[in-house]
Amino acid sequence: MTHPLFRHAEFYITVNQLQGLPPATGIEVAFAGRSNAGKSSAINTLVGRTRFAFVSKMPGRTQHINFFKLAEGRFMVDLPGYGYAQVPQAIREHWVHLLSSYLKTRQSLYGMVLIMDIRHPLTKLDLQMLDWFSQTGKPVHVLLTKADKLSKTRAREVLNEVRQFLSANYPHCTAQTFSSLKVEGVDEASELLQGWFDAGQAAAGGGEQQ
Ligand SMILES: Nc1nc2c(ncn2[C@@H]2O[C@H](COP(=O)(O)OP(=O)(O)OP(=O)(O)O)[C@@H](O)[C@H]2O)c(=O)[nH]1
Ligand SMILES: [Mg+2]
Repeated sequence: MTHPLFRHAEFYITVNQLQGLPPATGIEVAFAGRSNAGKSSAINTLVGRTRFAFVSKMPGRTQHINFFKLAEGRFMVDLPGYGYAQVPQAIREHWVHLLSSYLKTRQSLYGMVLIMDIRHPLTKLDLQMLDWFSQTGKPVHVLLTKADKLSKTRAREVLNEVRQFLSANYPHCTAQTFSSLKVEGVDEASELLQGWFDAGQAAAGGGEQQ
């Protein structure tokens, strides 16, 4: 069952330039991670619709910042993946600028969902992202996705290792396992996001629930 948070999800806007960003009035949660890690699939799985966000056969397909509206003033933001080598230098520089400016300066950004392939967690680029985004003081929740590719025991071991690493180095970061293929971890992630949106709204001074 789709969590109530996502029941009215709809595509909102695609952005390719900082100037194109919508006004920073609502509360946003960004989905970041390596190219092909499964960001768009995770958004589809949370929303409960297979063709909601664009999922690629080829890595590097999400090339713009895509906003999805959940309710008035509540957005999920699908970011282009990092680490895809085949992208021409000029385009890569454009993304890096767009992504880093968005992540660092966006006032309405409450936190980040950082997607990692459970078979390759905490890559060098993921650590750079954690290091760099932690400076904002905003929370990060790691989804170790494609958990269906490992045995349950192995997936649990990786989760424990990642949690230990995070609590030692990035205490404001949390982690869970996830699978878009098997639709696992959806309730846990949905509850966490509900908490973030509610906290963001309370902090913004709007007391009432949507
Ligand atoms: N087995 C399995 N495959 C998955 C899972 N999640 C995503 N995939 C596959 O991984 C590939 C990449 O998924 P996307 O959701 O497009 O990844 P992305 O992170 O949005 O990629 P970019 O937009 O290119 O950065 C696709 O072939 C998906 O079908 C999962 O939980 N399990
Ligand atoms: Mg994508």
